[in-house]
Amino acid sequence: MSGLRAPSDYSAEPPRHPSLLVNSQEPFNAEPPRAALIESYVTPVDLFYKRNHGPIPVVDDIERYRLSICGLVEKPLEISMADIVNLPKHIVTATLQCAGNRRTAMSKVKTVKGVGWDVSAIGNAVWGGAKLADVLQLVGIAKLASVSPLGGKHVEFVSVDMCKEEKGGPYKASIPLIQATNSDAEVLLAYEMNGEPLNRDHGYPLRVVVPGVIGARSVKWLSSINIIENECQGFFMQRDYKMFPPTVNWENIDWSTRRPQMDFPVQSVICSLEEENAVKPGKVVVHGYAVSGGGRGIERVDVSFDGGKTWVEATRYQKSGAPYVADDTGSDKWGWVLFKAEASVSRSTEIVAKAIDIAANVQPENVDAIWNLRGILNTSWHRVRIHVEH
Ligand code: MTE
Ligand code: MO
Repeated sequence: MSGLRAPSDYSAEPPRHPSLLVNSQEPFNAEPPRAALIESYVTPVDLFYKRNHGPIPVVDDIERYRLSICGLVEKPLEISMADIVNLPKHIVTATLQCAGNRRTAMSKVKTVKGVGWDVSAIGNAVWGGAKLADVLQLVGIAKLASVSPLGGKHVEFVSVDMCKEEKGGPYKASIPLIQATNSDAEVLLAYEMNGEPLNRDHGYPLRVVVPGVIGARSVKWLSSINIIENECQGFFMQRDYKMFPPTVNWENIDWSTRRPQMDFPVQSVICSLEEENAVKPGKVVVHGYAVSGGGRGIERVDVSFDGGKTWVEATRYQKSGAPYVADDTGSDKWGWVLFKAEASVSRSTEIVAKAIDIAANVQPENVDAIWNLRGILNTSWHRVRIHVEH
């Protein structure tokens, strides 16, 4: 009775921007051309990647929408959109990145299972909504609680969309209660994206945004929140989005040996060039994005114009070209930074980018070392080739 309806087919899909590169039509999975990502610090909604596992849900009457909060709580509650909008509104600039970003490049090492993505299964948006920590207080769960009064330790987010992986059931995921009740983790129940009401593709009327964590945990079309003792047992937590070593294959995989992936690692990508480029000798300018998970800002981005032998430090910028300032107000905490570097090139070569976060984590040099059968978290040095034509 959430007021959200899940179509069983794809006849009620929303309109989409024609320049999106479609990786799968049904369910709809698409990303913008990489050059579009560096046009602005905040990614426009219509160009923001769309990652779905089933048909897009429908809201027939927003007045009838209810979010239920239940499970290990003393007083389960149903709240309306008006109730949520009445809570203090919080704005968070956060980058959402699919764990499958750059999967296509990983599959070139050895086949992986999953939707192919180039480098744009990522976007930076300004999310507006209520803090999950405030919402949980409504059911008697205190700020910074790691256990609810009835013994809950995880917060499960349940949608309504019908996913074949869930055998027709809804998409779901969970995060630890301690993260959910921590105001500083800034987990949102978002109803706005870039100052507009969420659109259907991105979770209208309400979605979770878990900053610094792989996109898979930011459940769209939120229908209920369950306070549970153990983490969510859904497909996308237990049999997907886990990081395995390169030795694990589909014959010997034991899903129970690994934890669900949460924070994403440090990442950077050159967006102003394609994988292969013909250029004239002379100055080459590269632009791209860099981001890390878990609230770790970007310390440095290195760019090589000779295949990784020597490096120059890129300049970073945020917000309409303003210079990047690493400060303690958290301006770069959850959002990406854009970077720029230039050099003169006379020979065909590889241009490479690698980022370092504030914990000094650095991207791995080669994709082979992090190859995994699901093709997640390809954060290897990003390489593009330039062919100099004299
Ligand atoms: N929520 C629901 N209900 N259904 C989904 O298929 N996909 C997840 C997450 N939330 C998904 C979902 C994944 S894997 C990602 S990467 C993000 O949503 C993508 O969010 P976006 O489509 O707004 O970019
Ligand atoms: Mo994802």
